[in-house]
Amino acid sequence: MSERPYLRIATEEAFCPPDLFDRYRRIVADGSLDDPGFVTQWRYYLESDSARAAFVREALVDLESRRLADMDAAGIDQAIIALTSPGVQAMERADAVAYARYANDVLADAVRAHPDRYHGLTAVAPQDPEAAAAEIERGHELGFKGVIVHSHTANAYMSDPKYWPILEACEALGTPLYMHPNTPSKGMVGPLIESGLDGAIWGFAIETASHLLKILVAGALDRFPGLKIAVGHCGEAIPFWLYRLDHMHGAIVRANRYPDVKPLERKISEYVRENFWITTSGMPWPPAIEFCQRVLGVDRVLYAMDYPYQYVPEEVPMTESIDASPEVLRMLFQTNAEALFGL
Ligand code: 1DF
Ligand code: MN
Repeated sequence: MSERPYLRIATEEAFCPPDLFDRYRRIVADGSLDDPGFVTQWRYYLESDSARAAFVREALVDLESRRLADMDAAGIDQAIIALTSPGVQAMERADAVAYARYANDVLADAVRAHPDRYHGLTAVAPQDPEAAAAEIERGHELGFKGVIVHSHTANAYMSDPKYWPILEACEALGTPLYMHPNTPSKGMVGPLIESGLDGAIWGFAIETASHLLKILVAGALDRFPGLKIAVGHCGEAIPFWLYRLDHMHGAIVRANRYPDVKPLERKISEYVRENFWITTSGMPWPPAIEFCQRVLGVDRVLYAMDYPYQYVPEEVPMTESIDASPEVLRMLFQTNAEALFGL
């Protein structure tokens, strides 16, 4: 932390209280959740004896020496930490509301113990949008810097206005909503699971990008124009698609092809450029990062590691090898995160 003229702030880092594993084990065993992606993913992380699954299990629950040592070894100064995917979104409504509060209290204690290293995001239960909005306010009072949602909740999407109290609360507080991946909902996951494509390799991105596009197309950002949305994994590929999204959305609307697809106040690319901030989690690949900086602006791209799921210290210098000035590297690793999350 001496020679470098900037801090490295990692913005999409996961944790869970140890008993989340028991909750998930029960959900997998009792079949209460109609979500094959969840079952496949958590069977692996709960049961596999692979080195990777064992590391993830140990590292997720550690908010003390192991995590701090891993951050030090990779040269990460600060982490913005959130409850792991899919958080409470796999639980029944009442359990989800209570567990979100509990997980937020656990995280708030860790942030209080290490205020120079950790920041937190508020976990919410979209199953109860009014309770979620109240928890967003409580999280704000606890000092959390944003809100995390892990894409679909039991196969339901926030394009449905019944979830909009969550968007409204984020906009009102000026606090970013981090739309983090989940495995694809049951209607799209089947053909992916049989090829091993349901998880972080690909399914996460199409699930999460589709969710964000559903929210935009529903007009949610016309209703909440000040909403700040953070998106990982280089924007889940949305930046690459902006031209075609604008072209085809315009064509669909002009043709009045779908009764529920109405004209919007802005082009899809305008919502993405004006309301989205993207992070480099899982994507330490210079061509992709440089493309995103070019399309969205160098003030819109933030560094993330995705600890513990992608703890690869060599990816830090890989990210730093982008074609960028020292000032732009400082924006990527430090000041964009400080500005967006109000650190
Ligand atoms: C994985 C990746 C799993 C991420 C995650 O949650 C997760 C993975 C269970 O690699 O299986 O959040 N991720 O953010 O990329
Ligand atoms: Mn992640």
